[in-house]
Amino acid sequence: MAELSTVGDVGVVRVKYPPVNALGFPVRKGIWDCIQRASRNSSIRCIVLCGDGRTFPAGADISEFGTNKAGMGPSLVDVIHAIEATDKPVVAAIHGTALGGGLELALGCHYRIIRKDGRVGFPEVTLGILPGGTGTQRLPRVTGIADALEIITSGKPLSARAALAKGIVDQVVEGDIVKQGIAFAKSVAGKPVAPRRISQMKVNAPANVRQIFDEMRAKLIKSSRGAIAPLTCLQSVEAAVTSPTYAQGLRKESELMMMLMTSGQARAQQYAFFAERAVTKWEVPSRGVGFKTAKPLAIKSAAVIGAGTMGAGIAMSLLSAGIPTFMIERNDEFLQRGVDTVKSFLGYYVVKGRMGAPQAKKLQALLKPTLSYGDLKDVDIVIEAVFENMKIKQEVFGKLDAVCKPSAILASNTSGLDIDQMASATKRPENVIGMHFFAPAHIMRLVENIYGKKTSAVAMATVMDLTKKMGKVGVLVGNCSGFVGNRMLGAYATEASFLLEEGCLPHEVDQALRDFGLPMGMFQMSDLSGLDIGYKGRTERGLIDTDGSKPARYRNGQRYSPLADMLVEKGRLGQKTGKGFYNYGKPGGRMPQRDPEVEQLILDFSEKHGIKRRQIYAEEIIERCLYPLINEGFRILQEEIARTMEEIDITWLYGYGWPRHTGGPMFYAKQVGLQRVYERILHYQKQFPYSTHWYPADLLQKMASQPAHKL
Ligand code: T1G
Repeated sequence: MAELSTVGDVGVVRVKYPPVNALGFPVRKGIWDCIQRASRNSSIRCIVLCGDGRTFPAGADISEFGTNKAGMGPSLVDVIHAIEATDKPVVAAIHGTALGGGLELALGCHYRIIRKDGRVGFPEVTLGILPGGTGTQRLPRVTGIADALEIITSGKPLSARAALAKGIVDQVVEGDIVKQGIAFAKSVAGKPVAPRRISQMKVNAPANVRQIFDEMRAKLIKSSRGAIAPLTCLQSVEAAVTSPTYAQGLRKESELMMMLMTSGQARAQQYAFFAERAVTKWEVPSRGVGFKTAKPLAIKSAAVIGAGTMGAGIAMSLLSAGIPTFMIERNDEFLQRGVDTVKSFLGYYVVKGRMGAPQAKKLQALLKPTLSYGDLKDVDIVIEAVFENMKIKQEVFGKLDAVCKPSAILASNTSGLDIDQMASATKRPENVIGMHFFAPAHIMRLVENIYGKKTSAVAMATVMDLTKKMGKVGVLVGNCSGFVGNRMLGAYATEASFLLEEGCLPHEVDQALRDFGLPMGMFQMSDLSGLDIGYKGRTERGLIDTDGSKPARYRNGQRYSPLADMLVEKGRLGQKTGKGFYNYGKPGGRMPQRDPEVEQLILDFSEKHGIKRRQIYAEEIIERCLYPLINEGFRILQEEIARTMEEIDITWLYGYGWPRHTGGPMFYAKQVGLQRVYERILHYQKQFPYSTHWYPADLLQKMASQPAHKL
């Protein structure tokens, strides 16, 4: 899987292992053999190492992890040491992405050049591991401690220019990378390689090295939310400083790598890596359609209806993909607000250095604000982001159907309403589809794409393709109330409220959920989205007790908690009014503080209804919030709303910030053990028979009884 050729006195070792030249066993062996042969060949004076096709090796072969192939020699470390040991200068000629083991391989070479559009980085931390092929020992020797720590613990790739600035590469080049590599190799042929061997270099520890580690450690404890890889990466870099020799540092790196590799977290994060790619291969077996056969339409222009925060975020996402986009509103004032919002997003990108000012200007020019539906006659897709109300949505769909060309796709950014009902307001139900963006839409990467009964395969393929072009992760799922994400969230929110009645206070529930790894607890999240949203939904479903005639704690034979309703009725709508489950000091405030008024309201409620409050421990909070959510996930699979557990897990990872180191709710359930999850659900069902979310899904019951469950 690697080839040696010669160009004059330069040996060219070319890795050939599509698609990304991952460093699996055949590649390691191939490079090893080529390097040995090139070293022995007296007509070769210097060597270029490069990747064939689209990239320099993009890292170790992740699919080998945990299999016996991973241990088949030579190891990556052996290969790197063999390269470094050669007396002939070896030049890594990088194009595409030299990531993880790929970058380690390059750091084993004596010189590195990179094509202008190339990138380097250590994404291992996102896979739950560390750069265990000498990376944590080599990078600090090249960039210094602070930069190495940042690069390794963040996992973020660097541009070619940044890599040059940090000393990771020696030159940035343009044009044919192999030719450039050969020219560079010739320029260093005959020079002594000893001073270029990174393993022989000293680690330059500045006087404040302790402080650098301490500050980074404190930062990582906060940000890692229970993931162990970031801190272990830090420990491994620390070993480069504290170990007397490179070899000793390397031993520590390998011990730490072993520990991570065998942890459940690494398995979960590697599962997430492949899950993200698996969901792009969508299929709807009941219709016999899928990504292999359906061809997407080209989207050359788009429109967004509604210029609120959501509409502006969606417009921004479309603009980022270079798509000219109309934005429609009811009046000039609202429209201008939308235009200004988009401008502020772009301005922020420029300030943050994520985009140049000319590029921002170009994208702003692609935005076409208008008050007239007539302007949409030629667009290829419309995404409506109007008020979450079926009547209004149907009106919009009717209007769009009348003005848009027949092939135009009409999409709804609904967070849970019936796609078929919207489609019925048009004469083109086959072109109607849901595109559920998550707020803030220009940042959150998930788009839950929802097909209705009549949605065509072309429409499905088009929105999945468009989602990717916007740099987002698309999941294609079926139509049901709340779809995958919000349907599962419903069960979780309900049970969280019951915990308040029985003994918890909002901050205790939220703390347990944050300790689990979620970015925020249920009540913080409700305050952020606004308690009035759920209230409106419950009003529509006739659940609110408007005249005192309903039993306080039951609705339609189901257990019900009116606590959130009581807050709304007191004008506590969440962050926007400065008060919700928490106190935020002022409307729009963001720092939740415990509020004695709310806590008293909860205590009074329990007392009034004769509920004996008790101490509820984190373990119960987690089970009671997350197991109903997981149970609902099994129902969703059973009903084929989602086809695979990956679709559900990716929805939660990218839509709700579910901690990646647990893989997603379904993977987490498997790691806990489906038998155990099932038994606990039965246990709670006995305790709380008036909540259907404690009735185990048939699929869960079936899977729980099977020794090895494939979801
Ligand atoms: N191993 C195995 N398969 C890989 C792979 C890898 N490293 N990278 C990609 N693939 C597969 C992927 O599943 C997909 O397969 C196809 O290649 C195309 O990928 C010792 C421990 C390089 C930026 O984490 O970030 O080195 O779905 O769709 O959008 O310290 O792939 O077609 O069947 O993503 O053009 C570190 C992971 C490993 C890089 C290209 N390296 N890859 O993106 O294509 S750990 C990484 C990526 C390590 C050492 C250690 C991206 C990409 P399929 P794609 P893309």
